[in-house]
Amino acid sequence: MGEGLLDEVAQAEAEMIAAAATAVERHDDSQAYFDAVIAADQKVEPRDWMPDDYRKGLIRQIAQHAHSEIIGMQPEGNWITRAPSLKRKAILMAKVQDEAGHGLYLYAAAETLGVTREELVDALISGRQKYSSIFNYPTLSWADVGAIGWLVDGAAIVNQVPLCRCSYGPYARAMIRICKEESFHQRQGYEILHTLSHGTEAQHRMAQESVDRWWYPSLAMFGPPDTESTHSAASMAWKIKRHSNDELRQRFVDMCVPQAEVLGLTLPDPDLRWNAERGQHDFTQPDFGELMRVVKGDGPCNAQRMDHRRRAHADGAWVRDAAAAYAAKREKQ
Ligand code: FAQ
Repeated sequence: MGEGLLDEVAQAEAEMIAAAATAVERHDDSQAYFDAVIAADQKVEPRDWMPDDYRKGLIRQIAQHAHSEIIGMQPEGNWITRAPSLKRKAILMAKVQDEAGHGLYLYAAAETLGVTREELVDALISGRQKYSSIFNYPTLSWADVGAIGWLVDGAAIVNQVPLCRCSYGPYARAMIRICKEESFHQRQGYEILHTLSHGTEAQHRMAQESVDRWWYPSLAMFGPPDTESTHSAASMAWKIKRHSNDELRQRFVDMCVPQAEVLGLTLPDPDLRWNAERGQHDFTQPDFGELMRVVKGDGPCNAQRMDHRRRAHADGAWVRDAAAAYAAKREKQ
């Protein structure tokens, strides 16, 4: 973690402790209780008082996370009809359905903070809220389903396991189940790549070409470098985030290197090497300029992903209308 960020976290923590002391003096129980809960590593629950910025920060992160799961169904959904066997098709369908489920748990967790499902969906459809950059890249070959499982779900796990200890109870609990399912997703991707890599020469080439395309976008999933991360200091002081973007990116690289060896695939970074002094790998950072361009809407598939989502939402209007009419009828009975 960058030293600047460490200082900011330390300062934010010191301010929080000072604010708690003042609150206790003033008998302002709400703030003092909140600070005590965070300091003691306990969970904040929906009924508890919480600072406005904590609530807003959580809604932002959980909503973006939910949107990512929902938009994230599209790249792999693209291969369901073309999976190479019935078994692969069944597994892929189950995985994409899990992603829908994750989106729903996360929307439900965000709703406990006082925002409605309609507001959240509208924020995605209108483009006011974003989703993970990674889902704006195309899936060009069957090997991409393997690379998404291995690298994208792998990155998601590294990022999300610490979120199981997040200070907000409903988010932390949703993450426990999501992480269990992500771990199955990661293994299925790894197994696809392993099969391809140990198959024919053409299959091996397809697997390698796919890893070459997905490596840097996967590294970018962890967000901007610590020095440019706007939310990390507050999120870490509130124990929403437990590790910085750079720490998690490093952890992911260190995890992937031995796995790539077993796969018989190369990670596309000539400067990737073990640094015995640091006890970690040195590696080339992703292009953060590209990350920001993709987040702002200028990635290869942003327009396609949003068009598809808007169309699916419009196509589902009759289901929402029918459900609302049925609920109104039941209420009258
Ligand atoms: N893409 O200050 P920070 C999955 C934005 S789920 C887009 O560092 P923060 C499962 C960031 O929002 C993948 N935007 O922000 C799956 C902020 O913008 P804002 C999603 C990004 O929140 C697998 C600005 O940059 N996972 O993959 C990205 O402290 C396969 C400044 O950044 C989660 O959402 C990015 N990559 O840290 C599904 C996990 N990076 O809001 C289907 C929960 C940064 O001010 C198939 N989220 N930004 O407009 C998090 O852990 C954090 O929100 C981070 C960003 C780490 C993503």
